[in-house]
Amino acid sequence: MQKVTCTAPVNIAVIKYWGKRNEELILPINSSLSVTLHQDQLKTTTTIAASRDFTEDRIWLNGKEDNINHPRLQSCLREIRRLARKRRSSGGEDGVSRILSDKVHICSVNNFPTAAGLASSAAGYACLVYTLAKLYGVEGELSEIARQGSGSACRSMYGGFVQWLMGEREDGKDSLAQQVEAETHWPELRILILVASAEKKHVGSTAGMQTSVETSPLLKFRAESLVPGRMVEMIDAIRKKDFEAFGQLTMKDSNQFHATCLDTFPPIFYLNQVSQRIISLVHRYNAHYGKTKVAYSFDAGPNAVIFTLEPTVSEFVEVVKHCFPSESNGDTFIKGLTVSPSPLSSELTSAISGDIFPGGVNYVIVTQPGPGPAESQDPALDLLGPDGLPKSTA
Ligand code: 2P0
Repeated sequence: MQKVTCTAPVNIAVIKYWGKRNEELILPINSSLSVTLHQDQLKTTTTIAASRDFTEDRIWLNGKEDNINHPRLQSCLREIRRLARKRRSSGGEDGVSRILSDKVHICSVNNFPTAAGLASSAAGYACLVYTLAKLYGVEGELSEIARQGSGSACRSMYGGFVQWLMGEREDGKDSLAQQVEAETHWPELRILILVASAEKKHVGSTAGMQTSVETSPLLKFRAESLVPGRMVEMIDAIRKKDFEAFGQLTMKDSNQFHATCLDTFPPIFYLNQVSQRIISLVHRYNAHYGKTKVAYSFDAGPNAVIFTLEPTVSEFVEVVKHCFPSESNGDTFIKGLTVSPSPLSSELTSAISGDIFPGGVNYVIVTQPGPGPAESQDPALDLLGPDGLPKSTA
C-alpha cells in the first residue's frame, strides 16, 4: 500500500468570486483575490492510500463515508490520473505506473466545524488535488484541477495573497490561481473570524450564484465593469501594505457581493442581524479613530471575517467581547493566536456602545496569512490505518 498525507488551507476572498460562465468546468465571470489563512488555526488534512487489495475507490469525509461518484470529485480524480499517465508515457516514475491501476481510499478531516460556515470546500478540494498529485508524482500547475472541484479551491493551492485569473479560453486552461505575494509579505496582517451562527446556510454557493447570474443585472455590471479595476487596486494596496486602501476595498467588495445577492430574484440573504451589527460596529470603531483600522468581509453566510493589523487585535477583541458578551467570554471565546488583555478607554466605550447583543458571537478565531498545501511528515496525522480504513470515525 502506498500512502500520502497532506494538509491545505482555507482562503478568504477580498475580491469576491460569484458567478460562473461555464458550470461544468467552473469558469468564473470575474477574477477574484484572496488571503490564505494559516493552517495552524484552520486546515483540512487528507490521507490517500492506493493498494491492489482495494476493490473500489472510497472516500470518508469528517468520519463518515461519502459518495465517491460525486461529479466534481470524479473530475479531480480523472484529471490527476490523466496527468500521471501523461508523465508516465514521457518516461516518468515506474512506481506510478503500478499504482495508477490501483483503487484509492481517501480520508479527509477539517480541524474546524463545517457548520461554522467557513469555506470547507476550498480547503477540501485543494487538499484532495494536492494529495493525489503527491501520490501519483504529478508536479506543476494544479490549480486548474482544484478549480474543477470547487472554484474557490484553486486559490487554496497557494499561500499568502492569491489571485484567480478568470481567463478567456473556453477550455479553462488559462483560468488559474497565481500567488501575488507570499505569506511573509505583510507580517502584521491578522484575520479574526467572528463565528456568528453555527447554523447551516440556507442557499448553497453553487445554486446561489447560478440564480444570481440568471437574474441580477448588478452582478453583470460588477463583473464586467468594476472587478477588473478593483483587482488592480487590490494588488496595489497589498504590494504597498496600504491597510487603508486594502480595508476600504475589502469592505466595499463584500458589500457589493451581498448587494448582488439582494439583486438576485428571488433574493438571497446571507447576512443576519449579528452580521449587520458587526458592520456598523466596524464603521463606528474606524470613525472613532478617523481611519480604517479594521475591515470586514462576509461570504455566503453570516460569519464576519475581520482584517486588521497586529497592534489593533487586542483592543478590537475587547470591543467584540464588550458588544457581544457571552458566558464563554473566558478561555474558549478566543481561539487561535494569543491575544493579550487590553482595557477599553471610556471614550472608545461610549463611541461604540448602544450595540450590546449578548450571545451574538459564539467565538473568535485569531489567525494570520499562511502557506499553501504541504505534505505531512508527521505519522500522527495519517488518517488511514494499515488496513487502509479510517483509523477512527471520531
Ligand atoms: C469567494 N464564495 O470568492 C466567494 C465569495 C462565497 C462568497 O467562492 O460552485 O464554494 O464550488 O465554485 O467556490 C463560494 O463558492 O462555489 C465562494 P463553487 P464555491 O470565496
